[in-house]
Amino acid sequence: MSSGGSKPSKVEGIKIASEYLKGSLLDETTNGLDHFTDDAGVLLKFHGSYQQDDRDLRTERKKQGLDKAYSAMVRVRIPGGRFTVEQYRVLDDLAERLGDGAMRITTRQEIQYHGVPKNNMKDVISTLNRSLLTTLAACGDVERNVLGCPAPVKDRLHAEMREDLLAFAKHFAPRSPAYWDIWLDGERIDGFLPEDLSKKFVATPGDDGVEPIYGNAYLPRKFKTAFAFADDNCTDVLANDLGFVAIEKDGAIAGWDIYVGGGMGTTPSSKRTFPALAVPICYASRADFLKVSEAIIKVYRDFGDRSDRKRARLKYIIADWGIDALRAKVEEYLGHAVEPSTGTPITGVDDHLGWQPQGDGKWFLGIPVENGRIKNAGSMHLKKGLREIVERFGVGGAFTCQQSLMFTDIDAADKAAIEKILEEHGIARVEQISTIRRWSMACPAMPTCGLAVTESERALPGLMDQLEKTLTKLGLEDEAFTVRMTGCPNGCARPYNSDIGLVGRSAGRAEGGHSVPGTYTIFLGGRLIGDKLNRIYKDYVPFDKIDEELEAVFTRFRDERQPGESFGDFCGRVEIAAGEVAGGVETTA
Ligand code: SRM
Ligand code: SF4
Repeated sequence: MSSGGSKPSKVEGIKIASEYLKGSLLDETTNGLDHFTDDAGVLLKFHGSYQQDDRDLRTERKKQGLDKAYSAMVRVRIPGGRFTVEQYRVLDDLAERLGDGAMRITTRQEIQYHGVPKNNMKDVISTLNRSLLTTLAACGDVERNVLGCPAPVKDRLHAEMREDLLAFAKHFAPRSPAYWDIWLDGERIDGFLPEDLSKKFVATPGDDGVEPIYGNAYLPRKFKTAFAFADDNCTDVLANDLGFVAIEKDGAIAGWDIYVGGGMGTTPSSKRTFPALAVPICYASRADFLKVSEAIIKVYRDFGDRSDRKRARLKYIIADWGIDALRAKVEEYLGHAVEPSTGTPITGVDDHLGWQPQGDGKWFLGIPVENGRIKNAGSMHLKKGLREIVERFGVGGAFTCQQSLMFTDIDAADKAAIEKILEEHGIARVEQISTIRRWSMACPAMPTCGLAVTESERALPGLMDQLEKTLTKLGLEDEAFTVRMTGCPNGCARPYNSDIGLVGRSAGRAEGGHSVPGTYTIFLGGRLIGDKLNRIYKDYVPFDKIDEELEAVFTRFRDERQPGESFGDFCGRVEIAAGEVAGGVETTA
C-alpha cells in the first residue's frame, strides 16, 4: 500500500546527501557571494529561509546584463503566534537593521522579513534565537509552525490548548545539530531544544538515531498542524494536514477530535492535485494525542509520495487509500485501535479584533493589519505606532491567522491612551474599517514570491476600495464574508474555503508598450467558518473587471437570499458557483 511512485525526486537526494540539513550551507554562508546555490537553497528552507530576488527589477537588470537582485525571505517560527515585549522589540528592530524595514505577519501566525541580504542572515537568525525565537522548521519538509487560538483568555480551556500546542511543537521539532552549528556557531539556546525523545512514544522500523521521528530524508513535503475550538475556528483548522478540535468536558479539554488531510495547494495543469479540507480520523485524549500524532506523521513519512512533490501531501494518501485504510495503518503503527471522533461540528469563528476582556480584569486589543504588512507608509505609521504601544505600556501579544495582531494584558485605564496613539499614527481600529476589508487577506505575491503569476498584496487594497463602494450602494456593507486573494494557485491566503476566492490565473502581458493587468479565477461558495470548499465561478477575469463580476452576484444575493443566509451559502444554494473545485486553471509559475 504505497502512494508513491518509483524514482525519488531530486529534492529527496539533496536531503539525504545533506547529512541532516548541513550540506554546503556552512561554507556558503561565509563565501561572500550574494546568493546560495540551488542545492543549498533547498536546505535553507528547513532553516527558515527562502532565496528570492526582486521581480520588479528582473527585466531591467537583465537588459543591463546584471544578475538578479538576490535577497532572502526569513520566516520566524512562533507557535500559537504569541510574543513577549522583548521579542516584539527584537522583531521590530531587526526589520530596520537587517531587512527591508518592514515585517509581514503571515497567515500562519509568523513573521517574515523580506529583502534580507545573504550576509545579514546569520546576524538575523542568531539575534532571533537569543530572544527565544527561532527560524528552525519555519519552512521545509517538516512539521511547520503550529497554530493555536491567540486570544489571551484566562480560562482552563485556553491554558490547556496552549500547553498541548507547545508540547506538540517541541515534540516534532527537528533534532539535527546543523541549525545551531551553522547559525549560532554551535551554541544551543534553551527554550528551543526539542523535547527529549529518550522515552519515544512510537517505535517503528523507519526510525533513526539523529532524527527519530523524521529520519534523514525528513518528510515527503511540508506538514501543517493547527489547534482550534469548535466554536472558534480562528486557525482555519481544516486547511491543515493535521487538525485538533478541542472536546470539552466540565470546563476543561478532555481530548481532541483529530482531522487529517487538509491542504490548499493545487497544480491546475494536473487534475490529480486539488485543495482539500481535513476529514475526521479519530479522537484522542490529552494524554494520548502526541502518541497518535506521531503515528500519523510516521505513516505519512513512510507512505507519502517521494517521487512527485506536487502530489506529496497527506491529502493524496487519503485520496488514494481512503480514510479507513489510513486509520488502519495508523493503528498498526500505534499497536492498538484509536477511539472514534466525537463528530462535534465547527460552529463559529472570531478574528479577535477590537477590545475584548481577558477574564482577569485586563483587556486585549486586536488591531487589523491590512494583508499583514507592518511598515510606515504615507500618513500611516503603523510600525512606529505599534512599537510605541509596546514601549509605553510594556505589553506583549500575539499574531493571528488572519494576518493581524493583538496586544494583551492591558489595564482598562490605558485603553484611551492606546487609542490616542493609534489615531496619532493613522492606524485604523477595527470599528473604522469596512466589514469586507476586515475579513480579507492577500498573499505577498509580487515582487518577492518566485511563484507569483499575478499581483496580490499590492492589488487587493485597490479592489477593496471598489468593493466597499459597490456593497454600500447595494446596502450590503455590513455582511460578513471572506475575500482571499492569491497571486497563483498555491493558496497561501487560503482562497479555496473562503466565500470569495480570487486566484491569480495568468500574468498581464505588455501589449503595444502598455502592460495589461493579470487575470484571476473567481471562486464562490465557501464560508466564514472555513468548513466548505468554494467552486469556480468565472475564469480569466481581468483584474479591473472583478468588481463588475461580483456586483452582479451581490445584487442577486440581495434580491434572492433567504433570511439569515450568508453570501457563501447563497452562492452554493443557487448554484452560482457550480463549477469545479479549483480545477482547470493553468499556471505559468
Ligand atoms: Fe505559502 C509557497 C508565502 C501560507 C501553500 N508560500 C510559498 C512561498 C514560500 C513561495 C515559494 O515556494 O517560493 C511564498 C513566499 C512568498 C513571499 O514572498 O513571502 C509563500 N505561504 C506564504 C505566506 C507568507 C502567505 C501569507 O500571506 O501570509 C504564508 C506563510 C505561512 C507561514 O508563516 O508559514 C503561507 N502557504 C500558506 C498556506 C496557508 C496555511 O498554511 O494556512 C498554504 C495553503 C495550505 C497548504 O499548505 O496547502 C500555502 N505555499 C503554499 C504552497 C502549495 C503547497 C502544496 O501543497 O502544493 C506553496 C508552493 C510549494 O510549497 O511548492 C507555497
Ligand atoms: Fe506566492 Fe502563490 Fe503563495 Fe501567493 S499563493 S505567496 S503567489 S506561492
